[in-house]
Amino acid sequence: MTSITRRGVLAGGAAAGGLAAFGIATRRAQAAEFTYKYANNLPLTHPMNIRAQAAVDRIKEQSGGRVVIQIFPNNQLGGDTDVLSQVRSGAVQFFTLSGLILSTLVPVASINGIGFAFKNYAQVWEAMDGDLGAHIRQAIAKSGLIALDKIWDNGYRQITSSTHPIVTPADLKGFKIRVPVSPLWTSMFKALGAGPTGINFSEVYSALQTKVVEGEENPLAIIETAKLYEVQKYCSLTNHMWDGFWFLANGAAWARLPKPLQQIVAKNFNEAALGEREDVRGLNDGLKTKLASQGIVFNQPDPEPFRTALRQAGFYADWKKKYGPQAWALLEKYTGALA
Ligand code: X2X
Repeated sequence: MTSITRRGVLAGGAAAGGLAAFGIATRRAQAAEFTYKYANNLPLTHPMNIRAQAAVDRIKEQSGGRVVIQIFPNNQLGGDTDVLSQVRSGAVQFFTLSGLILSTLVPVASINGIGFAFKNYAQVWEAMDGDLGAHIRQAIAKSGLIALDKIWDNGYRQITSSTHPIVTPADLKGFKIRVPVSPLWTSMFKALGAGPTGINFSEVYSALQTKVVEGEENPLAIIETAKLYEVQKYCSLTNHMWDGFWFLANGAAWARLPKPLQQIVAKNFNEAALGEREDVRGLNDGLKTKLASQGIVFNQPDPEPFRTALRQAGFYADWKKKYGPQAWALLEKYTGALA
């Protein structure tokens, strides 16, 4: 894994620093016909970056060196809100972004994050690789961005805290929690009685460290790779929503690629997504022991009172109205009745 990681660092030349790294990136750029940037918000050690690096290597090889994609991991090009603007303008050509954050541009893209909607991964992939995902990708296409077919896994999200474990909804009363910048996230944690603040992931570690917020929520793979266990004490296995990353391309940059090159790029990133899904699932299943050894205290809350709190606050009814009957029916086709 070391060599992959190191190559990833070199690809992100600017932040890696050093003339050698810069020289390599520049020479590569001159040789290729299409030199595109791919930005994401996750550490190099997260499966997303490991799988993406392997895909980028294959794309270069299979395109005969015509397509070279440089990965900028870990918010190197800015926080999500900022990079979303960059991929819209074309300054960045590829970007993986949570559908929930993308919903600031494409409202229906947050629908998979509805609280406690998907009961298991089988439902998730049936929906996201099926009609629900297709509906979302069509909406994304209308915004001038392209979403590749296979969404990447972020995972089921868990609540962490530096002050107290979250066992029942009462523990969320006034709880200062960071949520990603997204109306659905804010609405859901308000409905649960918490005090959510929208903060980009690039600022989360420091917001927790300086206690601007008490807690946050993320899948275990991120709590581990972003070292959030250093600044959090408790983790409540709420599985309160499933979140994934759309692999987005700037529409004009995508259209500039001749069809055969589009196919090489799409095939390799879609295959990488399937591998990443396996990796993340394995991590999320296996990381409890490791995180516990790093000092995290786990608890397993009963999800039912949380679901009831959302229902009583009108959360499901409100969002059903916002998405409209067609999109809601596509969600319930896979999850069963929600409200
Ligand atoms: O911002 C987050 O918490 C993260 C990394 O999970 C997302 O990209 C939604």
